[in-house]
Amino acid sequence: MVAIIMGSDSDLPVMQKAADILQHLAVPFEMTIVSAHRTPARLFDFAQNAHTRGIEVVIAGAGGAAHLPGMVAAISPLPVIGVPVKSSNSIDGWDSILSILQMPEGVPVATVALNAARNAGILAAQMLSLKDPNLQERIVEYKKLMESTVLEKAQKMEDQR
Ligand code: RP5
Repeated sequence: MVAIIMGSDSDLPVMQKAADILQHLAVPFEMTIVSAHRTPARLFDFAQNAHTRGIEVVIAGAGGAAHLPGMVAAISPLPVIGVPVKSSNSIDGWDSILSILQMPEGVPVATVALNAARNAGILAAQMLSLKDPNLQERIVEYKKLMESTVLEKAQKMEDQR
């Protein structure tokens, strides 16, 4: 089970991409809002208990002064994948990226690219697939689908010339 959390409902348009790919790969997940700054008690409760509830990977997205992924990683023993969101309070996205990326030694957050929630979902699925061969097979199929989509586009482009 994957937990997708985000600092605000305004992050949902970005974070929905993690939910979509997990759904595509048939990976069960929960999704909710946990704000490091506005609901700190909820953050502590989530991070302290996620692993006891059967959560195996956390995907955390936030923007601006994006402390959510790092604080979850500080408290929880679970792997945390951070999604920097270019939010309304983000200057240009770099603030979100650096807040999530530049963690101190001992407390890693696997940071994906700006707004790259789909990649966070794929990475979470890949982690879980290490002990689930059927899921690994679905990831192989997903890669084949990406390949055939690009090859079709290449063919179309070549045909138009
Ligand atoms: C962050 O502040 C949230 O993760 C969001 O990206 C940003 C703006 O939040 P709202 O003011 O839209 O609720 O904590």
